[in-house]
Amino acid sequence: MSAGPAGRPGAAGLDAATGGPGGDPAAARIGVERAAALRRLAIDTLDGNWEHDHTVPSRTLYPHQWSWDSAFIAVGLAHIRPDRAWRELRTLFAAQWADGRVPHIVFNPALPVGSYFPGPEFWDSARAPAAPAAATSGIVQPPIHAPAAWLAHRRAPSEASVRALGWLYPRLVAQQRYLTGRRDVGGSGLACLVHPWESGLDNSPAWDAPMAAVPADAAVMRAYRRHDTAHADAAQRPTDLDYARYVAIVAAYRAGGYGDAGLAGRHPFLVECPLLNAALGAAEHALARIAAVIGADPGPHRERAARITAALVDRLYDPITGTFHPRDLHTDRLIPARTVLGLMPLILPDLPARQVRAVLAEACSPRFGLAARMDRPLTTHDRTAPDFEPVRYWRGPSWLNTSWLLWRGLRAHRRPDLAAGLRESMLALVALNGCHEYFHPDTGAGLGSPAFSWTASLALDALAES
Ligand code: 2M8
Repeated sequence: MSAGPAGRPGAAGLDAATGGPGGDPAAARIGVERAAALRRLAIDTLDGNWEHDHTVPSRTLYPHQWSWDSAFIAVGLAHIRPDRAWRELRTLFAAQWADGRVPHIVFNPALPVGSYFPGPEFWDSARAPAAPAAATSGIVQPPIHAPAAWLAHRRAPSEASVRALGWLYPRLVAQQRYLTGRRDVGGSGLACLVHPWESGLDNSPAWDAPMAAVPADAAVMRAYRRHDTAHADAAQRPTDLDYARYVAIVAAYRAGGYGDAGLAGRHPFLVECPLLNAALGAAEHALARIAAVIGADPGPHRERAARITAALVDRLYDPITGTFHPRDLHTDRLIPARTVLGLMPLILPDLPARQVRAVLAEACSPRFGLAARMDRPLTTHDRTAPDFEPVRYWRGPSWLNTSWLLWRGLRAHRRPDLAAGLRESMLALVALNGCHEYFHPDTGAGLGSPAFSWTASLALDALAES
């Protein structure tokens, strides 16, 4: 358990209020007119991306339902259309597999073949005994859904929200059981990724070393038609060689019917990720709160949360660098790249004070530039690293979801000054440039998809809280 003031025991989780004085109140405001215009734009973006029972991340690049996108989207919808927030999560969890995994994509059967690559025919989820009737992918994303459900309920509590929590609770528990059970490939109490896409930060430099060990040839991609580069500049997207490897890893998992037994001996990509596992711990904290509301026992969730935090510190914290790193299970070594993934354990309210201090030092260093007054947005990779790329997806640009997670972590650890600086930076970025998927880390120019749902949703959430 944490001991110092930053990480005191019992500190709230992702739902913490800023609590206490600190920071410059002016920095918490972007101006009334700009805030109103931003709110309008965010609502229009979410409405434009609503698709009868879920929200697409982007009409062009991502026209199906994505797992962690839906969690972030539900947080924002709770501010404006709470019924849709619950519908979003229900639709996603209706496609949960019998083994508890929540697939990272639920395909919309109404869309024509070729609307997205790799599409349902590539994943062929029907071959897996645990798969649902709906066509889905076979991999997961960070389990941020329980914290999102809790935030949605807290934002708009009602009889309907309590009913929705009651419906979701056993499904969220099954999701945790899948990740801490079948996916504990290293036997350490942490879940492991079987594909970079499971991290959500698909193309992060953190995956370069384990990806380099995956045998693949870029020429393989001649057999497929990539959908992403038809809608976004190729310079802002992964390369063909990256895609050849992504495809090879899916093919390996698919060949085993997406089964997890014996992965250690046969699967080409196995990595314990700080974000996935921080989300796993944050989910147990949220489940404890949800359990208390619906009359279940919060105790086991608190115990599991404490175990996950301890395992995360034990396995993924490097006292020499003072930050968290992914662990490659093939080499049993920490991956040296210093990316925003290393800051994500701050979302754990019980992160020990030593690690809280270290992560804050890393975030405030020139590598990420967090400050009470930020002149540039938070990046997804170390600005000072030679492989920092300002426009390529997840290799440098600023994304609202990782900034939002850090912002929530700063609130949980009672750093209102830094939380205010980051919030102001996030809101200015979107107010000035629009609801883009990601942003240039120096100029703030919009990159990727121009009408991206989680940017809209998380901007709404940050707007509503000072
Ligand atoms: C991106 O990932 C998908 C594959 O899942 C893609 O590149 O086609 C990532 O940014 C991921 O985090 C996100 O959930 C997804 C949809 O927004 O897009």
